[in-house]
This record gives sequence, C-alpha cells and structure tokens, in this order.
Amino acid sequence: MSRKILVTNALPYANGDIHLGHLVGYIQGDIWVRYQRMRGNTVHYVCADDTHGTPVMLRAEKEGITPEALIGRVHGEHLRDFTDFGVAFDNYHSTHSPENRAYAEDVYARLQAAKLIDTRAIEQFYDPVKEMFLPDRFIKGECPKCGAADQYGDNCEVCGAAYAPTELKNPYSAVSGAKPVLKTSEHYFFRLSDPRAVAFLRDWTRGTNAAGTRRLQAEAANKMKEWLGDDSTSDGENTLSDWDISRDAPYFGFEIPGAPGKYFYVWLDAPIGYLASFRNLADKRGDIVVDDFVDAAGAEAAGTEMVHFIGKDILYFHALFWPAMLQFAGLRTPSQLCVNGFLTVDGAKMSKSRGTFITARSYTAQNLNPEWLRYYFATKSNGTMEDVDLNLDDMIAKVNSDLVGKYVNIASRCAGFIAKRFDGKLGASDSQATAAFKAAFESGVIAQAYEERDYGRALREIMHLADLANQYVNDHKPWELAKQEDKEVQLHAVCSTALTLFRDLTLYLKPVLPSLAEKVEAFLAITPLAWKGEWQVLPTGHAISVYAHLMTRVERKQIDALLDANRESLAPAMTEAKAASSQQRHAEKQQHAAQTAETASPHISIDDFAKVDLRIAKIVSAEHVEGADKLIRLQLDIGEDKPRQVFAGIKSAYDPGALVGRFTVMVANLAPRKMKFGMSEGMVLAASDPDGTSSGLYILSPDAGATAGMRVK
Ligand code: B3M
Ligand code: ZN
Repeated sequence: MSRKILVTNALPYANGDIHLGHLVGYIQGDIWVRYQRMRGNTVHYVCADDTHGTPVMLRAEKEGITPEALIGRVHGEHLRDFTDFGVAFDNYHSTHSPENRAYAEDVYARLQAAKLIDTRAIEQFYDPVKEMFLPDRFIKGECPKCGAADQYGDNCEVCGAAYAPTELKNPYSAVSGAKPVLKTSEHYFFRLSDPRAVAFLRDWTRGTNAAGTRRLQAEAANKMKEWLGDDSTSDGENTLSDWDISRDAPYFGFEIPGAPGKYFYVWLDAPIGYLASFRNLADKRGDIVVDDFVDAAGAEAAGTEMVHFIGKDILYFHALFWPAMLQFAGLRTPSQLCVNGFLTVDGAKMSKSRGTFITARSYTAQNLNPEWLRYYFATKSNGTMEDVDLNLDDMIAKVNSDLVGKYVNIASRCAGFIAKRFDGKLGASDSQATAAFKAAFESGVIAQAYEERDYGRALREIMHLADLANQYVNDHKPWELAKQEDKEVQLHAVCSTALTLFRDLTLYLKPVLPSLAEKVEAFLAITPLAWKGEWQVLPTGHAISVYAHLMTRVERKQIDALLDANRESLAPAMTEAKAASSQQRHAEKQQHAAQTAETASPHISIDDFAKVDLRIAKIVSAEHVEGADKLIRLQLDIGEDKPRQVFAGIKSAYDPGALVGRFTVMVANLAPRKMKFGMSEGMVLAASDPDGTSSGLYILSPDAGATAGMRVK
C-alpha cells in the first residue's frame, strides 16, 4: 500500500544566508523524500522562508528598505541555494502570505474557543529612544553571575549562566544603546499549563504513530521527559509554563484579530507556515485534497502522514508548542519529527576566522560539486541527533575513493568496449555474478536503512556491493579479453554484467546523488530508476548511449580556496547584532569611563584569541604626517611582498627617526581602514597607563632573534 506523506524542512529565517550547517538537515530531508518517491509513495515536500519578527524588521530598516523587499530578496537567494544543492521542494513559500495569515488566525480562534488563550500584563524592557519593547537578544549588559561585559539578555556566553534580561547589570539596548526602562503591557498566552495540554504532550511525545514508528527519536523523547516529567510526577512539578504568543507594535508580523497593536509572535506563525506552503501548493496543483493532510479527522480517514525534518535547536518548539497548537485546534498532529544535530567542521564549531562558516553560495561559486557534499553528509548521517562532523580531508578521501574510484570506475572501464565492439548493445548478464546483488535487493537492508534515515549504513552496504562489482571486473579483466580474438563472447558478457551491477548501484545511490543518477540514466538509456517490484538486469540487446564523464575528483586546493573565500578578518565578520552592540559599546564606554573597560574584562576562548594575527614587524620607515598631531606613518615589513602602511598614534612619545630599523608587534588581520591621510593596514601595539594619568606610551619589542613576519601567539 502506498503512503501519502507531507514532508517539511525547518523554515530558514529570512535575514541570513544558507550555510553548510543548514544544509545537513535539508539534504537529509531531500534524500528521504527522493527515497520515498522511488518506492512509489506520494510525497508533498514543502518549505518556506520564516519572515516575521524583530530581526527582519530591524535589518530592513538598517538597509533602508521595507521588510517586504528584504524578505523578497532573501526568498530568491534561499530558493536558489536549495535548488543548487538538489534540495527540491515542491513549493517554497513564505510565512508572510495570505495562506499563513488565514491559518494563523484560524488556529488562534480555535485555541480561543478551547479556552486556551489568556491575557495578562507583563513587565518588560523597553527602549525609550527606539520606542519598542526589546527581545532578550537585543538587550545586553554585564552578566549577573560573572560580571562579563556585553552579554545577551538570556544567557552569558562566558560563564553559561541563564537569567532574565532584568537581571543584567548596566543593561543597554543593542538597537539604540539607550538604557532600557521597564514597562508593562498586556500579552496573550497559550495556556500550556492547562492539564489537558500536559496530559496530551506526555502521551504524544512518548508514543508511536499509526505506522508504529516512534514520533520522536529516543534521545528527543528523553529530552521531553526532562521537560514534562511523567505521570508519577506530582502535579505542580514539571507542568509547562504558559507560552507568550504576542508581541507589541512595532513588529513585522500579523496583527492579532481583535487586539490592535498586538502581533502574533514569530514562533506562533512559523510552523503554521508548513501548512500555508502546502495549501499554496494545493491551490496551484488542483489535485491535492488539503483536508486529507491537515484536518485531524480527514488525515485519519485518509491515512496520511506529516513528517518534519528539524535541527535539534528547535526541538522544543516542534515537540511541545506545535503539536499542542495543532491538537487543540482540531488539526492533525505530526507523525514524526526527524531531528538532526549541528554541523562541526574538522571537529570544531564553524568559524568565520578559520573560513569554516561556509555559505552555500560560496560553495557553488567555487564550482564545487554539490553532490560531493550530499554524499559526504549522507555517509555521516545515522538518523540520530548526534552532531555531524565535516572532516574536509575525509570528505575528499571518501568522494574520491568511493564515488570516483569505486562506483564511476565500473562504468568507465566497461562502457567503451560495448560501444566500440558491440555496436552499443548489451549481451546477457552472468547470473552467478549478479546473485549477490539480487539477494541484497531482496533482503531490503538498504531500503530499511534509508527508511530509518541511517544513510551511513545504507552507503556502507552500497559500497560493499561496489567492491564486489570491482572485484568482478578485476577478476575478468575486460581489457585483456579485448586483446584476444576468441574472447568476444566473454568480453561482451563481462561488460554487460558490470553495467547491470552499475545500474543497480545507481538505483541505490539515486536518493543521494540525483543529478549523477540522471546522467547515468541517460548513458544507460533507461527510464528513471524506481525502487519497486522485482530486481532487474539490463536486458540482452538493450542499446546504451555514449559514455560521458560522470564525476571528477575533489582536490585539496579546491577546498582551500573555499576556506579562503569564507575567511573573514575580524572586523567585517561582525554580525548585525554584534555590529549594533559595538556601536553602542562605544557610546557606553564614554558613560562608564575606564572602570568598565578595565575591571570587568571577561574571559575569551583560545579560539577567540587565535583570531588575532599578531606578527613581528620591522619598521622600515617612519615619518610625521602633515596635519596630524598624534600620528606617525609607519611602513612595516612583515615578510610580505611590500610593506604595510600603518598610522600609529604615538607621535607624543616617539621621534620617527628613532623608530626606523626597530622590530615591534603588529595586528596583521585588522580590516584595512581608510583614514584621512590614507589607508591604515594594521595596528601597532603599545602599552599605556589604564586611567590615562601618565602620558607614557611604549611600543613593544621582541627579544633579539625574532624576524619580520614571525607569528606571535
Ligand atoms: N526559523 C529557525 C531559526 O530561525 C526557525 C525555524 C522555523 S521552523 C517552523 O533559528
Ligand atoms: Zn557570566
């Protein structure tokens, strides 16, 4: 019986680029969808941009455009990136759409009717300059626990403490730099503390769906237990808090019906966007019955499924708020959540300074094959919430040895003989040689691994078969048979058999490598491969097309170029929030004078420190700058082709002539800065008294032996 499945991926937020971290989950989702379709199941695969909320509003304002213009542009970029990586949604919609407004209003009205919406006044930080309430992420200050400066309103990145924004010391608005004030306003709440909600969620998170599959992976279900407690937990403990679903104007979003100036919180309408995208698809297509997938009774009667692929950072929203919203609005609940872990690169968090914060766009712009990444991610996916590590050397090795060395090699060694010696027509396959393949197909092990999203296991099985196929070719050596006149029959059989095995491997690889598989289908002159019915051989007499090159090897230098393209020096790497906070930090420094700057210096990680490229520099020239009373123009040799020009504010302490020939220390990766007198391409370090009481200024000198360009670390 064929399945009918609505599959979604998390909706990316509309203010940033798609990067390889995002792609882990999208590629996992796309592989699953392609697999299901090859099995003959009906799948509707939808996604959308998540567009509402304060970050989009402020970003648009900063760019001087409307939020609509911003989300329109980003929508195009996101869709382009997904398409480039073969992530083929049937519909890529937007949460800022009429369908989403209608669904959001409908869900809200039904929750109201179920007496699950409450209002109450809450006190929150308000930016009196910008005249808006501040989300936690837009409030910064000193950590109440460790005193670290510039920490966000929800948790401290230095000591890890979690707290309310009102607990921050010396709080400031990251938007305007102003000191926030507490202000009361009325908010709308979804009453998750209602015993009906808790009982439903305990049951839902632990249960299985109609097909008998767990709705949540074991690790996810365990997390839920921590949050929800179990039936033995006495009431009062582990009950959920009500969920604040409204935000005050100004806000980019949907106004709540009957509540002027109040908007749905972005996380209320974001998952509803799944349904909106699906509705929009159905309207375009005309042959989909929406209620079969969306309505609780309709879905049960039609036996449809709804499966969400998400990252582990948004599990809370998808395993608690979302199913509860659906349930109490009379809509169908998710059949399954497929939760993936985060991406690390070479064992570490993605980093802009190391160039491992790799955007999808930069990858394709460097002409790297997206299917290399799809393959590698698939080998590392096992259906759990574990993090996935992109080990770059391992990726190169796997792609080159598995795909080029093993898989493509089978066809490239046999196709030519069929074309030249047999008029492009195949002979009979050797049933003894194909027996292991037929048995593997019939056992269903590879199919089951795909179904369970254990793509790593599937690919290990597939590569085992590829080894057998190569062994077969090596044992029979068509290139030698070709030299012997009386071996025509054997040559024909060996090459035909190898191509049948190659066809079989292509079938299994197709969910992961759809465009490569398409090229193979053209080369083998076969209809699109489907994973159904009996195991198949390529029939005797079947004519194939000309073999065209299928896949090139990855070279390390291509990967290095990719890292270079993504490597940012410190200053341009600032994200919007950081940029906002650094502007404000400037203002704040003046307010709090030296005491904040010098006393509360937070810890940084070794990675943070490694971002600063310190070099030994030889001062090759030093001169006064016409019209500047503090600056000296230095030319610094740090072992590069030509010296760097740096303007240093040390005129009060040094005579230029005395500096020439000295060695000192410079920051070599500071973004170049255009000054009135020319470009400054770095910074020289100098010691000075913290409270500025003494006017002394002392540049650094290395011990004898240090030479220009040496790294200081
Ligand atoms: N947009 C993820 C995020 O911005 C969020 C996912 C929504 S899925 C409904 O972090
Ligand atoms: Zn702290």
